[in-house]
Amino acid sequence: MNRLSIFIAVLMILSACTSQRLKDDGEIAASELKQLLVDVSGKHILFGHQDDLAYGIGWKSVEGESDVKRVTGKYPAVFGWELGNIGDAVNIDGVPFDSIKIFIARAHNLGGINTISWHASNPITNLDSWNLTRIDVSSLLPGETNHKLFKNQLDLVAAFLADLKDENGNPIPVIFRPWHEMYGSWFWWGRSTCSDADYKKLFRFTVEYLRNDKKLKNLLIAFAPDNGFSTKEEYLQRYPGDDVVDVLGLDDYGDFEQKRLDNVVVRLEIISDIAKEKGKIAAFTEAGNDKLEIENWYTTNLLQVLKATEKTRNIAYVMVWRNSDTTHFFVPYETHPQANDFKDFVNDKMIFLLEESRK
Ligand code: BMA
Repeated sequence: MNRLSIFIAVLMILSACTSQRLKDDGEIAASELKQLLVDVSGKHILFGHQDDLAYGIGWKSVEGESDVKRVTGKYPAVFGWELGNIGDAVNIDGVPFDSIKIFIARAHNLGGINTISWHASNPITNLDSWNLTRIDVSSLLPGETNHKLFKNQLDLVAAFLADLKDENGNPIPVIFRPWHEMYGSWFWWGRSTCSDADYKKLFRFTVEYLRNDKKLKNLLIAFAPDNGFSTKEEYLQRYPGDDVVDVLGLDDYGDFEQKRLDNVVVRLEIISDIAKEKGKIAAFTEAGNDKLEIENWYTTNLLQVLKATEKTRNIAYVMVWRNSDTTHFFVPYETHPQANDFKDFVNDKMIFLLEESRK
């Protein structure tokens, strides 16, 4: 090697080191999480549960507890959390925000994946997400009359997300899932009260504000429609753009209730196709059957749709909703008649709980 080539080699090594250092720790954490989801896609499907460590049937805030673990002996691989009522001490479902931060760190330390939803209050009435009174989404956008009201909420969300650190003080990567179920009309950002154009602006502003102004680089962003679409075009009607979305989701309860498993399959195939085209992750961001009224729902319904085709098998994870009490739950408790069915579901080789996904 002559002197010139040694000089060039040293320069190349130095510039590689510098560009590595320029990468934010949060960005590295988020890209590692994305890679993990890419790697799992097509091979296994991670199972998740909302509020799993916070409470379950007959218990609340007991360290180490989990309804998934009570029945299967293992924690879920994905842990869902909720930011509704941010600014208060406890969230919309009675979980203290300070505790959620601790649960997220615990789930992360265990090797789990955290995802965060946000049932944002109506910024104009200060009532909940389902309150459609006087809502005017265009007035929340930058430069408009109610922008400040909305930004105050977003600042609280940003402060919460900025606090998510592991034991070494490094940012914990999370999948943030704002403005979900936008094709229904039950939330103020839904079809009846928000135009497609305003929805996209609201979504883009949210992500750009968190990533650019608040410098939160540890976020993967999920776009999660309800089942109000039947084609690729309809799915993408409110899609805010490739630069602000990482995970293409689906929230679907209605098709199971109506016994239309074929429709769940079609919708999962649509998100799987779009994810493949765009290089994104496909996920079943919310699924479930409230109170498990459908017999052996986990093996006869959920497993069937997940395994239906090569495309549905590309889903990276499926998350079921929370176990509030015996009138509102999605994971069977130990004495529930479907506990064994749930065990059969998680024992399927395709389904991964925390223990398997960590490996
Ligand atoms: C809904 C229900 C509500 C809850 C809300 C936000 O689906 O579970 O009880 O408050 O989600 O988590």
